[in-house]
Amino acid sequence: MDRPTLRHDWRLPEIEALYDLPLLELVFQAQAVHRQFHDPRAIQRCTLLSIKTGGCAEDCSYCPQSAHHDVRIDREALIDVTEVVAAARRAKDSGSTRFCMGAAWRNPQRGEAFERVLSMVREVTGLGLEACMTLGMLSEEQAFALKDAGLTAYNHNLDTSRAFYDRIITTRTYDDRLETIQHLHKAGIDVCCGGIVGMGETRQDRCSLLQTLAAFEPHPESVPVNLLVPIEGTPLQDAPPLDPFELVRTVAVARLLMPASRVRLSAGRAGLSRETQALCFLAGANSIFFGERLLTAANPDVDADEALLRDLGLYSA
Ligand code: SAM
Ligand code: DTB
Ligand code: SF4
Repeated sequence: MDRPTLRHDWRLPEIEALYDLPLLELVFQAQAVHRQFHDPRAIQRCTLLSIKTGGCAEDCSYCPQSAHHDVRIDREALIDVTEVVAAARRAKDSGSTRFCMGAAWRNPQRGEAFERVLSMVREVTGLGLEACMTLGMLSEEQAFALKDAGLTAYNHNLDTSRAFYDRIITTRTYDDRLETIQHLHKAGIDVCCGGIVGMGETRQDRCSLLQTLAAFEPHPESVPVNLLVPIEGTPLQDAPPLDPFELVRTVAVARLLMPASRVRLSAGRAGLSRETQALCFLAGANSIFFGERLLTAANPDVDADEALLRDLGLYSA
């Protein structure tokens, strides 16, 4: 079978037809494409660190860090570079290859804070790790400065479809998000961009998000697929749980649309069975967050993840 060419012109009905395939047929097709582009046993491990926690000006309905919601979390100002270096060393020792730093900002302010962020990037890459940041919206100038400091990738999610977006966030627009992604493309920083499933969106919304992501040229280097972690105090605290097979379908369609990208099984793994995670890997997921904490929410224990990867015969890459 010839390797499919990378397409950026997927039409919504084509995507929906894939999404609606019998589940095992869909997973089979996704795995076949996965094998043409990736080592099917290799899983990337990324470790997350929250470098500035809580008190965020945006009103994202899923997020415990928004100042608009009444969630009990410990707010923390921008942490010191030494703390970041210590966490990055531990991440490297535990087998992670990428270190992802997240800040609860609408956008980074110029001045000392941004300079500190740049030195975090230099220190992390100096340890031989890939450095990824997620700091909210960036100006073109900030994107170039991060590139100069050696940043590998920048995470900036679209989260959901354009049609569903204003049901989830009102303090910024879809086009604001797309503008930051353009700045990243210009600066030559790899784009990590994906979304969240389980927020009450429809299948069509999930397909539309994937259509937008696949239209990026180039495709995002990585596509995080987050399953909503419902947090008490957020507007989505009582969102009905998504059928895990919908997550598997989303992973599979992401793999078929963006064959060369990394598809990251991101937030929400702590609530998934080993078997569902195995199906996600079969459907083409080839990256996870590794370590007991995401930004503020729990992630599976390191021992449980080591055992899962070992039992499935997967190794880190
Ligand atoms: N403030 C920056 C921004 O939003 O771009 C970066 C940090 S923000 C926490 C990073 C991503 O985490 C969000 O885009 C969202 O996709 C994900 N996220 C936040 N809370 C979540 C939750 N409760 N469940 C699943 N994903 C979540
Ligand atoms: C992404 O898509 N998921 C990660 C990372 N990018 C920054 C964050 C998940 C956050 C889950 C909720 C929390 O830990 O607060
Ligand atoms: Fe702020 Fe990011 Fe949370 Fe939205 S997702 S409230 S921008 S930290």
